[in-house]
Amino acid sequence: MAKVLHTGDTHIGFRQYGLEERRDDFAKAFLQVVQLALDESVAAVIHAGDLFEDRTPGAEDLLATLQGLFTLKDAGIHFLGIVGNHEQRRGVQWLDFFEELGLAVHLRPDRAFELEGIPVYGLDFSGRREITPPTYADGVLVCHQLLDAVDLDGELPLEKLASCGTRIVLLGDYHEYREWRERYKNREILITYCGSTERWALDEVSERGVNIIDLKSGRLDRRRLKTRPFFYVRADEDPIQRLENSNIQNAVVVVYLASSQWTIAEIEKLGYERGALAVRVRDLRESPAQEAEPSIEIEFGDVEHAVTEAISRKSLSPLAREIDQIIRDLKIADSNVDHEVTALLERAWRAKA
Ligand SMILES: [Mn+2]
Repeated sequence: MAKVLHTGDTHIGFRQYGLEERRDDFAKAFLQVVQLALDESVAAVIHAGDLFEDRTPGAEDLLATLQGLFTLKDAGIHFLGIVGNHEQRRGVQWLDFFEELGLAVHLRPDRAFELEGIPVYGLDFSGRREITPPTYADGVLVCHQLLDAVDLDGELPLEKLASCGTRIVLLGDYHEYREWRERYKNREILITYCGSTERWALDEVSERGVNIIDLKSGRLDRRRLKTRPFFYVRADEDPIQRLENSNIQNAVVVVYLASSQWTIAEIEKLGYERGALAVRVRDLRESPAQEAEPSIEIEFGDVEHAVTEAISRKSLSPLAREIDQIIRDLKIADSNVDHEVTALLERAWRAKA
């Protein structure tokens, strides 16, 4: 038996909704996956890309990652990975860095890693133009691409993948679990996406998990992950009543709003009063402005949250983020902002000098 844990799209370092709690959640999901690998006694964790949210993970993100990788190493479990679009850098990749430390193997398209006699190949994310995978005689291929079977604009045709020669294809990039059993030259080919390990976008509604796969038989079992609760309120439900009568403590509340009976601000206020970690309202109501500008889907009652989220998506330096936090921190009096920012810059300057 060559049992592996197939995961991917971990997105460690994603400060979703501008919240440190969410950043923790993404790291914790990775550590949970590591624990699962130990519990399941797998031979390897195969990571299909997007270990990190971006190419510049912070110290806390690297610390959690290293903790996980050392735990795997101590347990004698290989960590085999490829590079996803989110973390891809020019030159040296984080995965190469971990490989250099003896904590990971960067899988290659032209050089197999032998896992209990089974060749395993990997293809880093290679762009959004249509791609053709290399051909193989047998084994496993790991890649981070969008299949045409999950997205009409997907760059990788399922057919090409099914006929590249490997018996198993482990994918990342698409955040939902999918599994296909294709037939090619009288052989059954398993092609699967493992899905993300924390909800990276609001539409990732289904529960998160990983694949446990026996590479010899092709048997696949799902294992569920315990993630941050997301509380969804459908457009045909009464959001106020639902929030009042449910336990939403520490949850991310997602409200699809179709009725004009309530304002977004009212819903957000109630959500936070009831202990929600974050409240996101997706406004489905038609307004003349929206008809003219259909690209605007989300309205924010709370400007502060909208700004926080927008900033978290920008690739600002940690220093710039800290300055932004000082400026917008309501606990810091306006008259003290100048002093706080100056002190921060002086500390940074001294650290560099
Ligand atoms: Mn991803």
